[in-house]
Amino acid sequence: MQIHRVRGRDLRDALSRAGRQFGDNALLLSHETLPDGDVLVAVADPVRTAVARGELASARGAARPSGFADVERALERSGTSRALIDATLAHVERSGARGPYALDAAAEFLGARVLVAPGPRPASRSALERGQPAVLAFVGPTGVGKTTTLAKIASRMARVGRRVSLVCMDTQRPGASEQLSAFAQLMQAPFAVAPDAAALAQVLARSSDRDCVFVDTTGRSPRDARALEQLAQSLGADTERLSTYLVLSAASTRAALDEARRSFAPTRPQAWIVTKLDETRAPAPVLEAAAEAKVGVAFLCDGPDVSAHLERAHAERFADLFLRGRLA
Ligand SMILES: Nc1nc2c(ncn2[C@@H]2O[C@H](COP(=O)(O)OP(=O)(O)OP(=O)(O)O)[C@@H](O)[C@H]2O)c(=O)[nH]1
Ligand SMILES: [Mg+2]
Repeated sequence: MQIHRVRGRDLRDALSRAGRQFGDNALLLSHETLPDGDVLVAVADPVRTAVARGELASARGAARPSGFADVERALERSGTSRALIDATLAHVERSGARGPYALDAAAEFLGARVLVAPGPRPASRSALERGQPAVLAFVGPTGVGKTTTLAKIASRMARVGRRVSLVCMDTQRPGASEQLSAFAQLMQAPFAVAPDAAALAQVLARSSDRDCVFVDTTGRSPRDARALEQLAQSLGADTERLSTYLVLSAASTRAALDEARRSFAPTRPQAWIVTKLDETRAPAPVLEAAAEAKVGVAFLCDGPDVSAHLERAHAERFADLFLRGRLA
């Protein structure tokens, strides 16, 4: 049996690196915490053990440096474009990494392709003194998880003591306001319905005791997008108060993602949130679309549970998605 040792910042990080190098079948043999706090795991790699014994025909006569085929296969599985696969392999080649280290070099390269957007901030102290809470608006195509993700982020902020309130602009879909008001009740936050820009302005004027106001929109109506544009204009120089998140499903095709990016451009999203990572093993297109748009990703969601399934975006998570198709 071949035993490999992999070091990480903590157990999760070490296991994630081991998974990237040796696949999900790698067998955890032991783990120990090192004096500097890092964690060292020992794993057995069944596939490489078989290769070492000469049991796998495909291992013979490989023309490319070892490890390159693993990187290529992993990227093909996650739906990565040929251009990015080639760029990644070229980087690995240049780095001199071979064998299992090729995956590490690829991970480092891929993790840096996508920008990480800062997380939502409550309004500054001076804005709060003026009674002006931060406004966080969620836009995106129908059914991608806007309302669910808004509830996840709002409840996380409420749990750390932020005074939040929820506003529903979706007056079209039956049950939309009930869905959001149920979330508001759960987190004991004020709730309001604002069907247009004027109503939204009134709600904001009444929200001077809040740190953050979360605004849910409908994926169907261009009217919501216009209302957000008007809100952005009315905030004028105070643009920092409004953060608009474009929510996109990882299960969407690249064409649908490009279309969404175009149609929600007028709302000037500060960052993207990627949902439904649990519904696909090919999440590369949404990450590549974000990289091309040069927009940061703020959160990653891999399930519908409001009290879980929300992760801050991070380069290592991007690398996991490219190379394993899912969050570690
Ligand atoms: N599997 C999975 N389901 C999710 C995720 N996020 C949301 N959902 C589910 O997707 C469905 C739609 O979620 P909503 O939050 O209502 O989506 P929306 O974008 O607000 O939908 P509209 O307001 O109708 O445009 C619900 O059943 C959610 O539970 C996710 O990350 N993974
Ligand atoms: Mg909704």
